[in-house]
Amino acid sequence: MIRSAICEMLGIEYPVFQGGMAWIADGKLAAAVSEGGGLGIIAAGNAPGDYVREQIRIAKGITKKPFGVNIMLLSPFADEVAKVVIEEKVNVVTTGAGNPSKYIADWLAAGIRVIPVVASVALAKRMTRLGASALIAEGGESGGHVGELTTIVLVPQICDAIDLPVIAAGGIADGRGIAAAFMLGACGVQMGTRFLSANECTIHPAYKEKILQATDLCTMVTGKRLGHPVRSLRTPFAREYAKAEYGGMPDEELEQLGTGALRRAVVEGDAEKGCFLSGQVAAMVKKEQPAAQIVTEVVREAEAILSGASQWIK
Ligand code: TUI
Repeated sequence: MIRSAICEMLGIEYPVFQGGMAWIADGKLAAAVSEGGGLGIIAAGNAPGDYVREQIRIAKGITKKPFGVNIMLLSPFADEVAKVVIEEKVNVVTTGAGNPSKYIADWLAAGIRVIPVVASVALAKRMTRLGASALIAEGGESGGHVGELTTIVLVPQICDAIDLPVIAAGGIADGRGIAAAFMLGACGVQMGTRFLSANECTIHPAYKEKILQATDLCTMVTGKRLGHPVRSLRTPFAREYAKAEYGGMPDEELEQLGTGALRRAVVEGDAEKGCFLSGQVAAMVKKEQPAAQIVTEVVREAEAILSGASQWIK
């Protein structure tokens, strides 16, 4: 059984987090993952505080198990959502796409476990000094906002630099990824793209189908020029954005081009104008299944690999 320090700390059965995917990870998906023994995480994304409160209450209505909220720090509502998680007494807060330093003391005072996503050793050290409970080290294989380093180089460097439980993210979609993450020094994983295929994930059916049909080279990164690189499926929108980005379109127009694109993918399944966030593992997502089954399936796979790892030693 792959239990680790993070299971004891958070009161969860398996060391598997569901990534807080903006516009996608709602209260129902998070509750289903938590009911399955992992840690479900509601994404605040760019949504206002009231939406996040509503999703927290939906999750509380489905599960008594711990779940988290991810705060996307580029959001205009980040300050508001930072207060909502305190009022609603959520168990765990994760953060993404920035530096959450200014919020951490208030969250800790409210008894919330703070687990920032980091993409560099410098931020990992800073978060450790400010009292983070654990860290999510996310490599650039992930979907959405991405850092520079890959998971295989980032995770061991973070593990060497700090003395907190490390959760590996980016490029992990099955038990092989979990086993590899443990070998790198992590004591848990976060998966996003794999949960796009969960029955409880309410993205547009066309989005799900695109993930199920994806092949190895089907994602690309856009948005570097404006300082916020994002990995998504290589669709007409992504190609057009890349062309504009490297073709000299002014910053304001470029920003305008990206506005609403994630909503068009998630809600409308718009194959032309939607931005379908996805990690590089999309091609490894093979079927639709309940979220709880995803959790137990990947855990069983990892256990089989880790218990047989001695086959490599003669
Ligand atoms: O945040 C994510 N993934 C996301 S956020 C998102 S929504 C979005 N909307 C508009 C523009 C950009 C994104 C979709 N997917 N993952 C966590 C993550 N955080 N990955 C990398 C980082 C990160 C990168 C640099 C965290 C901190 C950082 O540096 C901050 C600093 O100040 O040092």
